[in-house]
Amino acid sequence: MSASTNSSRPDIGPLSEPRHDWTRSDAEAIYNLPFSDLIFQAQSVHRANFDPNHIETASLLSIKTGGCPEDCGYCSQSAHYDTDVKATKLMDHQAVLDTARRARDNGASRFCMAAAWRNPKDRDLDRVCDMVSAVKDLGMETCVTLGMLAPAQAHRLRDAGLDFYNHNVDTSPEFYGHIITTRTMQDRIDTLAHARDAGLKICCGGIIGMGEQVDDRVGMLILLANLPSHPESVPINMWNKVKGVPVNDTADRPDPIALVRMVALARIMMPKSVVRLSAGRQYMTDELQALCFVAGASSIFIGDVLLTTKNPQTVRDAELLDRLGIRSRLDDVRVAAMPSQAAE
Ligand code: SAM
Ligand code: DTB
Ligand code: SF4
Repeated sequence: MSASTNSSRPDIGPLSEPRHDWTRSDAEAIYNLPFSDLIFQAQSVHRANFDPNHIETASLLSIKTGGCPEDCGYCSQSAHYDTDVKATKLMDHQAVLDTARRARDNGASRFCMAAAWRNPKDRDLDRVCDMVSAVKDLGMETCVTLGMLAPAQAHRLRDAGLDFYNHNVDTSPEFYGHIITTRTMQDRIDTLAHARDAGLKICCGGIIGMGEQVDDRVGMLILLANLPSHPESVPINMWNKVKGVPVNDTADRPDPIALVRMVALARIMMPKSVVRLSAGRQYMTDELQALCFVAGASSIFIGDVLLTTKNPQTVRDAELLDRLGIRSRLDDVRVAAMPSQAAE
């Protein structure tokens, strides 16, 4: 599929009205718009629904790393592959809380705790619920990603004060089987339904740069946009290269313009969802990130590491947002760090 030079405008409908009947031809027509038209439409949808000069800052912590029984072909934490990651036990409650407090004080508004499990055991879930309640008491939004959830487990998380459950579809239904064999796309959709039914907000997106085609990226967005409710958060990860896994770490990264087109398409298809420019930002130039923000991305992970891989230094993020005139919780941190200026 290549971008067309035809400047006919597909009808994107009312700028704020979520639709759940997207067809491939609707999505492709938007994706293939001349770049300026695509960005104009994406900005228009973004401005109708969000403050275009503000972004959300989330922070990640791997509370249980490695040794995962799943075989996700991109992941450093799968026990199926020989990677540099060492398996750990579930972190101690106080250590998680101390990390969350530091993340808040360094400018994060949401704290996302991730565990390398196929699904949580009930006794581990008790401990995670205590962590969620304690992080919530710090005044942060809470998110966890723990693998597959049973309905009762989703309710327990909700009762503990959890705001968001992250569970990604990762890629298109067609490409999925090339990447993961130990759980199905339907397993993932079932977990999303259990989390939604328990009253949790959903964070669900995927990864680009694993050898998929543009058709797969568009297919993933069609799947997300045609869920019964759009995920409130849609993370778009560019694959952070990992040695030792089946996904080819010598392949070229995706075309940057194709990434911007995908962010814009997500923005238009799910007008009220927050699109997060997630993993892979350390490979992106300032200009590419700026284009993604113009195309409608309005959330990032801050902190020097994600779970096991790198993220840009927070000082670089703060400088970039400052140069772009984009406000975030990082502004409060800078003021707090400069008492003489704050007092004037
Ligand atoms: N184990 C849980 C699960 O998979 O449901 C939660 C943690 S898992 C690391 C969360 C998501 O991170 C994955 O679904 C995938 O989309 C993303 N991810 C994992 N490794 C990545 C990598 N190397 N680069 C980019 N995204 C990655
Ligand atoms: C998501 O979509 N991206 C985050 C979060 N959800 C849990 C994870 C990114 C992980 C990047 C690879 C790593 O650091 O191990
Ligand atoms: Fe396990 Fe999650 Fe990594 Fe898959 S993505 S191997 S489920 S930690």
